[in-house]
Amino acid sequence: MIINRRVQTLDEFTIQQLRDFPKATGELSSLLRDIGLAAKRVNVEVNKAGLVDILGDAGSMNVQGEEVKKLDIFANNQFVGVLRHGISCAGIGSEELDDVVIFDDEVSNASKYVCLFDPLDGSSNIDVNVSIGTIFSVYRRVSELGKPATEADFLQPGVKQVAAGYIIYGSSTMMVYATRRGVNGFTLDQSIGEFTLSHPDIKCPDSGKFYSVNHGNFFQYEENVRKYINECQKKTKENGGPYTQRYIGSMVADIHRNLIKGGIFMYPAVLDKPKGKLRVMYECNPCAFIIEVAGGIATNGKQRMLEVQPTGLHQRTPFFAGSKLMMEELESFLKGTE
Ligand code: AHM
Ligand code: MG
Repeated sequence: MIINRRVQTLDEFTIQQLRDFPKATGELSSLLRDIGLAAKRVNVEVNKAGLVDILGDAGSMNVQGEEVKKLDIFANNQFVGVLRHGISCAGIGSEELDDVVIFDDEVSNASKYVCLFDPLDGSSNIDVNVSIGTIFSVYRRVSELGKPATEADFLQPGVKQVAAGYIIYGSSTMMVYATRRGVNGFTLDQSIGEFTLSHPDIKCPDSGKFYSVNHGNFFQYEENVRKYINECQKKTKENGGPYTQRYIGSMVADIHRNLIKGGIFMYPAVLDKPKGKLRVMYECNPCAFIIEVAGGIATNGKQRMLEVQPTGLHQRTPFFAGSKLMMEELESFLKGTE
């Protein structure tokens, strides 16, 4: 029996990364630590959901016109609060808030990063005990340090992300984050209350068996998307199949499975949502960054997701992401060259 197995906590890991990169200031490590802390607090409430009066609707709509759940608000407040009081973040943007929040105090104005969040993604799954997640994205400011952050700091294309990640509140709670150096996954060890490195250097398999899409919308998708979905259903052993359809309705959970096991996630444009449903800044770009660093591909169906120049904080987009070979096949269907 191995009794001295050394597990590395999230803090130890980020500090180790600093040692390997002596010019780093430690601000990103501190930011990730803050995010980890907020995630742990959200995790406690997610686990208590059902026991306390935190399920259900808060009785309001968010800026997207969607019903807000109480846990959404709780999660939003945790992330905003922790980052506001931390020393590494100049401001945040969130799915739950109309506009960006600039912290504008001496310490925050000197911080070089801003953060974007979907505090609790997969809201429709909150009440029914199905995995949900938090998604985050970190950019280096383009505005002058020492002054308050500006909207331009947030509206950068995804390719400029310094780090991106998600927390999945599932059968266990995990934080997965990517920097340009790689993607690493940390599982929350409830006994010590720490995220510990469980999935070092995650690579997305070049191919897989899973395709994740809302089949209920099938007849609302454009023809080339429908053709590709039909192709997924036709796959046999001879050409890499058969495929399995898996769709949780929490993007974090669907992306996480496909990242680890290989697969493709799609949220195409639909007739009543011609621009797609998912949000560029705090849903698609962070997931696209993680998938790309892990060796996969992510697009909006027409161009690389990370190169889209954002125009608004809550902008929506069609989104396709996953294993390299599966995405290449999808792209040939979208271009009509299959
Ligand atoms: P949310 O931000 O309101 O939770 O919506 C985002 C979610 C994604 O996690 C998921 O992939 C998708 O919406 C599910 O939508 P649908 O039920 O239309 O398939
Ligand atoms: Mg969301």
